[in-house]
Amino acid sequence: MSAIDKSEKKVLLVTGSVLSLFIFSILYARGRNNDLPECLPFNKTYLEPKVTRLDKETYQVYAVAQMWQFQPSQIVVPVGSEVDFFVTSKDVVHGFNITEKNVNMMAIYGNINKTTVKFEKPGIYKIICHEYCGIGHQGMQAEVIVNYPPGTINNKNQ
Ligand SMILES: [Cu+2]
Repeated sequence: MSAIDKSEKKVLLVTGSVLSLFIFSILYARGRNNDLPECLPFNKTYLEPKVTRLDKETYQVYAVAQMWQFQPSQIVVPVGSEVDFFVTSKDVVHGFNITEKNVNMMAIYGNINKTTVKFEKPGIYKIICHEYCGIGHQGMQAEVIVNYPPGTINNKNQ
């Protein structure tokens, strides 16, 4: 005679399988070394909004969110650029979402979130706040303009 009921065995088996799947998923994601957003130690210099060009196709953006705007409000980079975004807030919690890109971060005072985005296609990518932050929330946005550098437009398609 078994001490464990059949239905309990089933529940244990299902629970164990799901738990194993979760652990496997976490280890798999870590092993792939994909560029997940990360948290950096807070440093007040990040409260200065700016865009820094490291080389022809590598940029760093120090984005600061505050009620109710993002600074810088317009970022212009050439097609093919890889941009590191360092995001923080001057006041409350804001969202930092870049349309058409897999960026969904929070801007939090005393905290810096970082992610890297590659802009392969030209266009205007909106940065929007998707975390309710007060009365002016709905108008809180900025943009990344991705264009061809002057003199490099390919005329084949015209
Ligand atoms: Cu907001």
